[in-house]
Amino acid sequence: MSSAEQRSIDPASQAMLARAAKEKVATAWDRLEAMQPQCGFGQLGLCCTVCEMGPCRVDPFGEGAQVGVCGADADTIAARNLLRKIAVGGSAHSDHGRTTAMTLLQTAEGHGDYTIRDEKRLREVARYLGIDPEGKEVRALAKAVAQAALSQFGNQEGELAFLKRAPEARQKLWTEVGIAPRGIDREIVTALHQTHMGVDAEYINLMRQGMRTALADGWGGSMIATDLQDILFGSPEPLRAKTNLGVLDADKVNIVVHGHEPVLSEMVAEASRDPELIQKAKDAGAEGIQISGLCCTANEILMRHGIPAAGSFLHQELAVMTGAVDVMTVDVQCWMPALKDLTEHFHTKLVTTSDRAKQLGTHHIEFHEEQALETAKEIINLAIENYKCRQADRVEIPGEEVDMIAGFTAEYVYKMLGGRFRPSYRPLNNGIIEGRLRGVVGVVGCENPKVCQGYAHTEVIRELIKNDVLVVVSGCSATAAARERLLQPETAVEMAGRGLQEICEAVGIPPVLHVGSCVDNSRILIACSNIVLEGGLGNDISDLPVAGAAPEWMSEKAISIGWYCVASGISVWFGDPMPVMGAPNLTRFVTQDVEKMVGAHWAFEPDPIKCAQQMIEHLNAKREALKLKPMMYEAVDQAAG
Ligand code: BF8
Repeated sequence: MSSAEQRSIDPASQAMLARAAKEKVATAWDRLEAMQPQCGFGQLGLCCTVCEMGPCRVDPFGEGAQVGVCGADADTIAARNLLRKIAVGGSAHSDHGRTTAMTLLQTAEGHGDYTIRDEKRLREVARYLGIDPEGKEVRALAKAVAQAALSQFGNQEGELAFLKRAPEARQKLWTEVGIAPRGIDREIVTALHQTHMGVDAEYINLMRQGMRTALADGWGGSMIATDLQDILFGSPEPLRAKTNLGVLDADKVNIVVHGHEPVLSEMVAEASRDPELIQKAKDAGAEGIQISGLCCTANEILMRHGIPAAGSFLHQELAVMTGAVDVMTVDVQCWMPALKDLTEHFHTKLVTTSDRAKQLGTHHIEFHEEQALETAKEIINLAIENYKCRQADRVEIPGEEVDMIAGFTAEYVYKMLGGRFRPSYRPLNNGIIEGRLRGVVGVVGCENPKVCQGYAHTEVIRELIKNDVLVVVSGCSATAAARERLLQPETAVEMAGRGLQEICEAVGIPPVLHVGSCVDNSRILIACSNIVLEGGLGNDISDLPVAGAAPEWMSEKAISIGWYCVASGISVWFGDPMPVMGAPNLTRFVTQDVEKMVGAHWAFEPDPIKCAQQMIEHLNAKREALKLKPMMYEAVDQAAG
């Protein structure tokens, strides 16, 4: 069995992994080891389960079968599999966006417990959806925005409204290549149709639909989720908060909200401030109620309210292992079915809350927006009751909790860099043009027990900031970076190159900016568009010295995100390769040929330092193509000696 140190760089994780080993409780890492060897055909993309003439598999060594029963070859099989993954990943983000739009509609119609928290953002988003906000009363405008957002899902023809937020050159390219998404649901359905037995057998065409579907996620479903959440729950602004398992409080009732859609967690946070419930917790012997988050829900409530993040994806089992969690709620995406048996080993009550995500034998409290506050209170009451079952001698909370700054948005950059009186992206563009900043890289995505937790994320980030690359993080990567103090200006600035240091010190930011949850990767698309619009760095996103990386990815959502970045002109590095490597033409397409189509490509590099260096070379090549000045301090250092 691998050691706790080989499994995670986080001391809190290591402590809980040691406890798991002592108590002989299996975690994802153990299940991964028990699963060895994993299916090589699956890893290479060569296993086809599309129809019942199969399952078929293609021999990657060229000796056995080279086509399936229907005649599909390796490229067709792997491309179909990949397109299905993009469709699933995009559907997850987009269904989240739909939930948010439905909530906004109900709020606008005066139902439920939510309010419009950011009217300015409402007016901005209205314009992007083609609605003139002038003179409109807030509720009427919110209704029009919600309806227009919902129409984006069912659109059959034309193009998604938010595509207009991209640089003109990019919009033109999407139309020319034939990948401008028409409607969010339409692209997902078309993708699934194309992968049915006996439909599309051309890997390039399958990937063209892959890009179209992914763009419907990035510039559609995810962007709707982000924008409408800002309207409903408030746009984040930088704030100080804490992360890691140490945020759990042995003296309080602990409720951990895990999943993705913040509609419930927002209400749980609000209900936890109810004096009656606080008194009830005290009557039960606790000092109060502690809410914390896991995965992307954590990022949502952290960015907006400073509620601490107990951890990222691989912390979900480890949080339960503390013996201090009274209730863990899960909604959709990234929760492990293994939690059921694990929570039964401790006193924790696991509660599913979505009609789309249940488990036999797990307590279910169905969440509906119309009774949001009532449901949130029911959950807190359950936790208070269950607190009484907590065994004090079973509680073991690792001490680690780390300060961080989170809450940067594409809109905040205007204020942050341009100041209150002259909001602008100009200082950021100038930083790149003058060679203080080499460029910007988004390090995003999951954790995966195949990779030492947090190691690849933080090594990539350190190497980048050392080389004057401003890094933006989201999802589980953001929490991993926070644990290593990379989101603290005081400590992280020291690790940055001189040019980046100067910018961080002048503005008072860390060199690594937390931009939110995974749907908030749409903020990165908008930031890139804003940089192009500001001028001086080319006409399209693909001209910019920018890149994306997901060094520890594992989910289908990560594949969709990666593809919408590539299709938007941002090259993307994954640690583990996507399951394409058994299909030579498809591999060449995703790593090379696609560049001719959309101006960006994929790369796979598991070594974090090599991955960072490849991205730095990529940024340098973009800088050269733009004929930018050499990096300011490299030139100074060379001249000096
Ligand atoms: O959407 S980074 S493990 S939590 S999939 Fe999941 Fe990956 Fe975390 Fe958020 Ni994103």
